[in-house]
Amino acid sequence: MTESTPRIKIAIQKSGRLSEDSLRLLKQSGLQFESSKDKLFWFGRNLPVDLLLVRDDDIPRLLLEGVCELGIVGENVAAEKLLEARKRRPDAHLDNLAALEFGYCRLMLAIPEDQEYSGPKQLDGGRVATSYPRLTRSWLRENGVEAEIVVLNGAVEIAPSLGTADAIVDLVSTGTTLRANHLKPVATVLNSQAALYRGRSRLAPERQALLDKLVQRVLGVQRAAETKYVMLHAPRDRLARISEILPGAETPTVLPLEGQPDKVAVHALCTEQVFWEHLEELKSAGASAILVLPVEKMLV
Ligand code: PRT
Ligand code: ZN
Repeated sequence: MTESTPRIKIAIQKSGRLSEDSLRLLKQSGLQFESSKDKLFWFGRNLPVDLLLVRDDDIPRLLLEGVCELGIVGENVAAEKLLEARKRRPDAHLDNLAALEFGYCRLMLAIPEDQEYSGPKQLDGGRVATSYPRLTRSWLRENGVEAEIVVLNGAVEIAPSLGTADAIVDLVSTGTTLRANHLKPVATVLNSQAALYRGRSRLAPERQALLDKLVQRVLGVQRAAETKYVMLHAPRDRLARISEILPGAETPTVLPLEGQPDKVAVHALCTEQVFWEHLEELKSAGASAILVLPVEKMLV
């Protein structure tokens, strides 16, 4: 790595719900950083890839302005900020390269729990409090509702009891916060999880190649997390049925078993989740000595 090596910058949340998982994913992708807890910039030690640790709300802008090439942020934040950016630049765009399977939540419409919900139309002429004004406006519009939006940057859930709104649109994961505030979720505006985003800045070939390599590694880590290596013994005449049960397996490897002409060993890469139910089904179909192993890395 020389002074002039082109570098890539990745923006992740500094401290919050996405920080730990974002960092874990990048470390599993083989990146090492010279880190310091209070610094915003972490220098990439083994690859020319640096980290910017920022508030999650700033990540879409950093990508749109080309300050960073990649970023990890909730789809909820990316969608809201993109709508905001399009006011100024109608062609603003972010590529969602991979849903990362953490930071799951839903942006939901919630109303006081003692009220009936007859559909979005009941919000007509009312007030909806939210920190996501653009997503909320677009959802209300899609549902033909005319309502006032009250923008709050925190404590949205107390707006109905304070009398500042009739309903709220807010993030929900377990629903505890809503229940504690005597609200109930009644409609989903957006399903969200953390995702890897790429801005639209054009890169010189060398940097583009580095970015592609990095994205492939992240996708590889993702794929490996879902993938299991399954090994089992099977009666030769049950092979077809057993192969059918193996979830997401392409052609399994079939190996002879010394001294057992009627039996074979089967090795398969299962790209979908392997549940206990699958193992029980395999056993009933005649399989024995079933082993499920984790896959650490994958490059396909
Ligand atoms: O400081 P910074 O701006 O970076 O952080 P932040 O405070 O804005 O964000 P943070 O760390 O709270 O959340 C970051 C991202 O995590 C969000 O943008 C979502 O993509 C995702 N996420 C997942 C959530 C939740 N789950 C979640 N439950 N973000 C917020 N919440 C809130 C929710 O609104 C509710 O008020 O947590 C509260 C508890 O939720 P319940 O339903 O489990 O009670
Ligand atoms: Zn934030």
